[in-house]
Amino acid sequence: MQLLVSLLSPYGRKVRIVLAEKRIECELELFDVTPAESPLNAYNPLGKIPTLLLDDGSALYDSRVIVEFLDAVSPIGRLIPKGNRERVAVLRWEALADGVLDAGVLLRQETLRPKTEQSTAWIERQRGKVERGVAEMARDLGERDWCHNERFTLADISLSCCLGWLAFRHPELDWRGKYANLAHHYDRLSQRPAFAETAPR
Ligand SMILES: N[C@@H](CCC(=O)N[C@@H](CS)C(=O)NCC(=O)O)C(=O)O
Repeated sequence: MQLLVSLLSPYGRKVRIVLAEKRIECELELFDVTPAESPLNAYNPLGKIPTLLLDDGSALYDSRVIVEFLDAVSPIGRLIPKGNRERVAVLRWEALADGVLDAGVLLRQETLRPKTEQSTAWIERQRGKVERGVAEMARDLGERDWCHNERFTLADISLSCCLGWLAFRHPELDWRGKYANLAHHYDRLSQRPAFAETAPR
């Protein structure tokens, strides 16, 4: 297997953490997604990373599909519970964290455009999604040790990738200063080698 990825992609980081936590060997191939015409398009028509190339030549995307596949490839440390209610609760955490990232990426792209071309309404709209999403994650985590059911799951990985990227790309949003429980959880997770080794820097 080969993972097409960039080291700063939070979605790619989610997959890299899953690989490491589950001790799955996988070669990484680094891609710059900036050019519109990229060899990546041959594997993924959306031109996005992460994309996972399987040994039979087929390609899997996006990160949610890839992590679901990887979780089933190895029984080591199941990250997505099997029971329907449990499973969707964890996948909802992932959807929320990824959704915050999606809005954060749009926010960043807009603010990188020349000032005169930026839309304040669009910026506010995306910032609102990020802020509401982070507030919801803080509420849902509460004072518990893990996002879901007192054990480490994909929910904790997704939350951490989201918060790590926000701290890196949008320090002005200061989730750490606003939500002590998120900061505590993030710092605890950061001690796991898979998290420490993939932190954006
Ligand atoms: N929903 C996708 C999002 C992937 C994504 O947006 N990746 C970014 C890099 S962080 C990308 O490839 N952007 C290139 C583009 O949109 O053209 C996933 O979870 O994999």
